[in-house]
Amino acid sequence: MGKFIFITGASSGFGAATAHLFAEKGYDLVLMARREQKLHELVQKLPKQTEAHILVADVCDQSAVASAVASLPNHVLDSLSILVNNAGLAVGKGSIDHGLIDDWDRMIDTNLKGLLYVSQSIIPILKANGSGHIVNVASIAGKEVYPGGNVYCATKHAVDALSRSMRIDLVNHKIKVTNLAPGAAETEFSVVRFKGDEKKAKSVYSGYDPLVAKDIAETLWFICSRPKHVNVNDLTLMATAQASAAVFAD
Ligand code: NDP
Ligand code: 8X3
Repeated sequence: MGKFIFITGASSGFGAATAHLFAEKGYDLVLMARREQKLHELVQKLPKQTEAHILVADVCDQSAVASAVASLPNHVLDSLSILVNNAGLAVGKGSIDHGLIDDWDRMIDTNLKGLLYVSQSIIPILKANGSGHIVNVASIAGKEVYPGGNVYCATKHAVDALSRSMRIDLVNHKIKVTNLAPGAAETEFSVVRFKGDEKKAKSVYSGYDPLVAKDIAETLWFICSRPKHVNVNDLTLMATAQASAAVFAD
């Protein structure tokens, strides 16, 4: 029987790269996102021996998340050992007084409530299995703030706090909790943030070498492949050209 990793936001960026790397390393996969077609395309490219389950769900929809998890076969639940809470997004970037309520709601609902809904469904499974590992993908925006980052930064600071709280609450169940805080990485993140403006999104990563999704996947592999008695509590990872949230090499 395989070992399963459950990845939210698996249809692109960090989540998709993590799915590929963990499959290469011998893991079986549960992949959650809203874009079903993207998940099917990903599964087509996995090694033949990988068992992959696609769950099409919006993490903001608590009952959809719970039903999707409940639909998994017992052998998957019984060997589920890792949850990567990766689904997330920024929507908009600008001064707080120009913020749009809909953008704020989307970030709070996805980055914070979505992470809670998925965790609520998965934690009982890890407890029943006697151990496990939850990695919450936060951000450098959860360590620092930067101009125009306001609500996105607030959600990622909350993820950072939740990681620390979850580690305390779950320590007696042998469930490791890691907070992973990447800096700027070129994925679909900025296209989503700037609502499809590809030119503006591209400009975020011009003039330096940003992180790419594979860098985060490899870091996740390091985090998840430590011996049983070792937990990486918190890991911040940035491009060499990024010194802090808003400082990049010329
Ligand atoms: P992408 O936009 O490439 O990927 C985001 C993923 O989240 C997609 O698979 C998307 O799938 C999924 N997602 C978004 N909203 C929902 C939802 N409501 N329900 C289910 N899935 C959802 O960005 P990244 O890979 O860069 O981002 C992954 C995580 O890393 C995010 O939490 C982001 O905040 C964080 N991060 C990103 C950094 C960066 O610079 N790129 C740096 C630090 C942290 P779909 O649209 O199919 O639902
Ligand atoms: C995404 C990275 O610096 O744009 O979390 O907030 S940043």
